[in-house]
Amino acid sequence: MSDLQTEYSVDEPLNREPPLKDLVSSFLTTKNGYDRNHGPIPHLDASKHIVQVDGAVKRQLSLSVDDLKTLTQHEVVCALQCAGNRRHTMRTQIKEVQGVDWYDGAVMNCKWEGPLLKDVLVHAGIDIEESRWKETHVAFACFQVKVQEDDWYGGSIPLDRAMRADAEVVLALKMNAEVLKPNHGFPVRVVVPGVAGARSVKWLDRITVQATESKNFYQQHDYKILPPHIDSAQAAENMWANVPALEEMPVNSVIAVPQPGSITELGSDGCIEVSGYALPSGESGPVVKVEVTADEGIHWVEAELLSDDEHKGKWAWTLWKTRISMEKGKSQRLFSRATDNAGNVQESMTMWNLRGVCYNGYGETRDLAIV
Ligand SMILES: Nc1nc2c(c(=O)[nH]1)N[C@H]1C(S)=C(S)[C@@H](COP(=O)(O)O)O[C@H]1N2
Ligand SMILES: [Mo]
Repeated sequence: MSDLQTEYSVDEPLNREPPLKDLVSSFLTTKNGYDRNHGPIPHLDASKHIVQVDGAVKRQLSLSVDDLKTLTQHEVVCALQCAGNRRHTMRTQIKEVQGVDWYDGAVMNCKWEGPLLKDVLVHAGIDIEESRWKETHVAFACFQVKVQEDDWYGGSIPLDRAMRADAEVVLALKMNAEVLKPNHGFPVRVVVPGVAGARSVKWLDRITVQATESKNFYQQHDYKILPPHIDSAQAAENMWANVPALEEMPVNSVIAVPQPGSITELGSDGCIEVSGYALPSGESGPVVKVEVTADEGIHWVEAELLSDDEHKGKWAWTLWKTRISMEKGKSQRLFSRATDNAGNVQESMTMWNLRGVCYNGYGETRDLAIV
């Protein structure tokens, strides 16, 4: 048994994020991707694994990993982000929230490869009129391990998204040109570009076309933006059913360097270097502008967007850097804001919500000493 198999349990799943400086050191996240698990990590035998396709389809399918390999393979570069990314900022800058204390590193930008979900569903034959695809769902399930709040893990997306070629939902067999690692879903996981990571179900067992959303706890009672007056788990109980499940993630940016509390030497040009990443809202990528301010938003400096011609695209993140003029002194702070291709601009603060999901206030770094 490997370490990953013995170390992690339902009670203590593997949840970790890399140091931000490492995260932004390469355009594709080939090392140090974050891990988010609601239970232990199963170690599966690819030669025995089957993905069942059922529900409102003309032909039920039982697909082996080899079957998935024989379909046309599609490559998509996209950022996969936990909806709880940046929760730490919401809980420290606004009010305490419930959930894993993620800083700014619960995201990774990877190249994913495998058959399009659409092709698999076409193969099975959708047994529902196209006019109803927007209100029909495709549910993904993993029954391999129990998770903290349920006996299995699952999530769903609208059938309409699943069937759109340009939504590029893939059943990924590879990540950055290598076979998936067990912690990232080996032998097959869903990847839904632009959508909260919770729907990108790992160790995929079943795909079901159905009239309702997934009944799984994580679709129904988590990963939703509760209204701000809901401030306890008890109050949330009556509200979950009235709030839509999270789907697309909002425009965002984060400052990776300098880190809060650090000491930075002023350059001979009177500036320091600032860098980070930025994410578009849902399908509205790529990010077209990132600005940084050292004076609480009076002046904004436009950052240089670092492109990777081979791998950029509307779902990918954007790495950025700039030099900004500062004075020597303690207790200074910097903010960043991103604009995406559809003109969505990051706001200074996000409305508080109990689970601290979708925080996209200005990227920030505080307590800087400039010497
Ligand atoms: N089967 C299964 N799939 C899952 C999860 C899980 O706990 N079990 N976690 C989800 C969540 S909340 C996120 S953010 C991503 C994290 O993917 P990663 O661990 O590869 O980074 O996987 C999603 N898919
Ligand atoms: Mo997540």
